[in-house]
Amino acid sequence: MRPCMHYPEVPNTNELNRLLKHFSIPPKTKFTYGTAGFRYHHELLPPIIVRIAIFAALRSSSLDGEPVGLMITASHNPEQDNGLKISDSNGGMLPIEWEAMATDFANAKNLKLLMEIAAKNNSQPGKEMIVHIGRDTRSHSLHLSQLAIRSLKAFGAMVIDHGLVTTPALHYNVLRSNVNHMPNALLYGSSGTSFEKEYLNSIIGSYVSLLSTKSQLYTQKIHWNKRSMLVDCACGVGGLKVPLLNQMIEEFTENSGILLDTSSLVHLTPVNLPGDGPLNERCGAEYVQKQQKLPVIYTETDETLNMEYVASFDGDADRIVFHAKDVDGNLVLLDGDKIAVLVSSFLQEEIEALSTAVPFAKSIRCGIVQTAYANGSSTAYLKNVVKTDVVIAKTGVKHVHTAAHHHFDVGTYFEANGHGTVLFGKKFFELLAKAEQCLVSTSRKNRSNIAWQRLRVLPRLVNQAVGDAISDLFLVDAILYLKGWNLYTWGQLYSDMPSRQCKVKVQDRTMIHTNENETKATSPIQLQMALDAAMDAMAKNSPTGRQANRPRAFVRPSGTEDAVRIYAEANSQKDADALATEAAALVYKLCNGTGNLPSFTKESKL
Ligand code: G16
Repeated sequence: MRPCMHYPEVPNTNELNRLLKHFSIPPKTKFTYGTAGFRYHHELLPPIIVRIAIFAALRSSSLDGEPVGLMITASHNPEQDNGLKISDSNGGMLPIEWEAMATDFANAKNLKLLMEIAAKNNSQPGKEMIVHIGRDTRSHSLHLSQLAIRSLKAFGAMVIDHGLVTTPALHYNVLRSNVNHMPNALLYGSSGTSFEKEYLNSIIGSYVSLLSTKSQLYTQKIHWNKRSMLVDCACGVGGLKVPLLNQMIEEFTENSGILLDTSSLVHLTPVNLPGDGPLNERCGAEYVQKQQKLPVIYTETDETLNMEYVASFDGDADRIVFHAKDVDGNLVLLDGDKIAVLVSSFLQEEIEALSTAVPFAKSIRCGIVQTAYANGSSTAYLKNVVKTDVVIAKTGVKHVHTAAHHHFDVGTYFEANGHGTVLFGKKFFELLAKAEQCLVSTSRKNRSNIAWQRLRVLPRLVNQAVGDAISDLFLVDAILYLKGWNLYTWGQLYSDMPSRQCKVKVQDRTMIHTNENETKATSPIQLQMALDAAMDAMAKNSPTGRQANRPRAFVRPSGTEDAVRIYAEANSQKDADALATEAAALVYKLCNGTGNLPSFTKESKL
């Protein structure tokens, strides 16, 4: 877990020129910064790696030497793809204003052009340039990270190599080395271990503290037979970390002195570890959530696996969805929308409970950020039952994170695909300070005091830089435990509208443009007109006229795969399938489709 340091060397122009020449841009190729960095077939990656490594060093230089991060991963994509995610010095995503420069860099032929682009963007090499590097378990990631390190050293940057690490842990490492960006409440003395271990310990410590606040406040509706969770690690890097967690929980509980019934601690059974099966293939969060199917368990085991409480990660462990197998063998899916509902209801309840003793709590703006993929029933539930504000932002952590930060003091964001976290703003920390003054001498069993105990541990449990499957796993498990719920109780909060997602390949997906929150296509103009007509026709035949049940479909170009994504929801699975099939056919016809046309009905209308 300890990083390997590469100290800065004198910039070596000859080596840089050699690298740029050897890893030249293939003819007629234009690389673009997508939803979460660059993502292509791994054979196309080396030229991007060399150029974006230099770009990262310049970004660090522009921040007066604050360390930034480079993660070699293609996350949910298949094994043959790879990519680069960039962490800014605050542990968040690269600012959107820097994306155009990154794209220009990825396509620049030589050092002279790179330096011209840098100068045009008021950016220049500095004395201090520090880049943290991490990689996932893809077979080509090691080679690509070595290439990034070589390029950074040739450029005169210092490199801190974390080796195999999850994307959120890499972001945390970056944030942790820029303490000026950490909220005061999260600063604590170095534990003398690696930042990654310190990070996992801090999650586990907060989780155990949260569990210890269990009281009879909630009526225990369902008793767990066995608090045991199967964790499908998608055969990715999360599978190297989850097996360490049980022991860390045990050690923490033993050493912390926190009084807790140990049967309340969840036991994790990690499956689909690296090497057990193909990465992200018929397993992991992307497969389960998009295909709405149970994952294949590749791990050979003599144990009978408990399929009642399962979490699926993606390849770099920055998303999570939960699921169970019902008595008929069907999937019960608790996706990012369901997580948003669970977490935001919990936060509202606790803030409300605190407000009886600390009226300032009433002024805290709580809210949710979702994307166009959010199931209509979840949005309706959040607005009408949880009674919270909902903002719809563009797909991509960079958009939802920014929106949560901008709109709310306690902003929860979850994409339906399982990316998400809760951001606590300045005013929330003010609330904690006020609560401490009012409540420190009250009984620990007082409801407001319990709420304070719960709220104050959350910023260390929930990753403040970026969503993290491991941190979200413990957050959800703790809330379920405190409420005495299992996945079925949680799932019954509302019923999802039946939905269908698929993708279509077209000659050039950039011909499709959308409105600000991606709910409508703005070009080609005929596309939205045809989609509207399809939705109207289906709405006329819908059993109810209620707004929440209106059939809905939208299309958008993916920023991580060479495909156009299609989403449809309606009042029955048959209608959702028909609408998705029709939308796919329209994209195929109006946007020069190639390859197979997905169809979920017997007859496609193309
Ligand atoms: C990335 C982004 C997510 C986004 C997903 C799909 O996830 O971080 O915010 O939802 O891509 O994007 P698109 O629909 O544009 O392909 P990951 O987990 O693949 O890094």
